[in-house]
Amino acid sequence: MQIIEDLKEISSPFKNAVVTTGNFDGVHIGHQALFRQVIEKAESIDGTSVLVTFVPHPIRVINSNKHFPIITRYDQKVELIGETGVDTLICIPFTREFAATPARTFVKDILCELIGMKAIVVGQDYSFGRKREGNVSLLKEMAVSHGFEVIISGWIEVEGYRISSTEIRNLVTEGKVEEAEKLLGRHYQVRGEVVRGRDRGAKLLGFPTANLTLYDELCPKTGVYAVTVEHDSVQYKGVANIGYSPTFKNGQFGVEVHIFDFDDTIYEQPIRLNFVHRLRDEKKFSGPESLAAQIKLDIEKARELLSGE
Ligand code: RBF
Ligand code: MG
Repeated sequence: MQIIEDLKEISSPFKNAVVTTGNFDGVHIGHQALFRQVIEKAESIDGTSVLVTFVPHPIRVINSNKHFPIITRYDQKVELIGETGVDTLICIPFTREFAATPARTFVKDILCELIGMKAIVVGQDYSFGRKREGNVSLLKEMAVSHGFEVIISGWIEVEGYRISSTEIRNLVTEGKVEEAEKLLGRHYQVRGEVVRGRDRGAKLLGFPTANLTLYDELCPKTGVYAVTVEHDSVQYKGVANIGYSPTFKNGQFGVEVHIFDFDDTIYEQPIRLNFVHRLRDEKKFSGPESLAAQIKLDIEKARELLSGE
């Protein structure tokens, strides 16, 4: 996949470009189906499949909401899109200035003239451009004079869920990681770096944990989860706790994971957690012994649930 991070890198239009554009947060199965349509259309006209997306996520620029929780950070989004088989990914730097681009200008100058769009695949409710003034009817109106085809892709549903990034954010926020998986087509993942903890896990409970600082992304609801852990491209299994460790005084929020059959020291190294099952809520125990006994049960349960991973 060719990745373009600056429109100035495009020196001539792509051959018979078939385009889709959006934020694609989550790269969920709805997005994946859309990308397959783009690829198939491109193949049928001996063309190039082109995805146009924006970095950072526009909501972080328009609403000045720097902490809007996103499902897939840029690096994961690029990796996932790379796996779909799309020819070219164009990441437009999203600034306040760019946000003011009228919808018509975006279509004419960028999609048609710069990229050479011959067809665009979009969802029925797609909107774009300044104040989201662009929509399917504007595209259809411009299609004739600018020589491109508009292909509308239908909604996809899975077990009654309409697949959308918003729905996935809600599910993850509620701790429903098994449901989120159905919409994502993979486990929900967070990435972070291992930081020094208080060493309390190993010393007091007998279960060492890697404490994580999450990068700026959506964190599942507090609780205990069966997870797979990726470190240095190797996959392990484990149990993660998200929360305040209420059993102990002045508990502060943290994400930590006890990795099975693992005793390397990995401070300051990146790891990834894939949320497979939610085991329980976090609870206040009478003391470290009863908490340790519960964690032992959590580990047994998680080993069982993760046997297929
Ligand atoms: N702390 C709590 O106070 N209540 C819990 O229910 C709880 N569950 C945990 C489950 C697992 C699998 C792990 C690894 C940790 C859990 N913790 C819980 C956090 C525990 O207090 C913490 O690991 C130690 O205090 C070390 O930081
Ligand atoms: Mg720890």
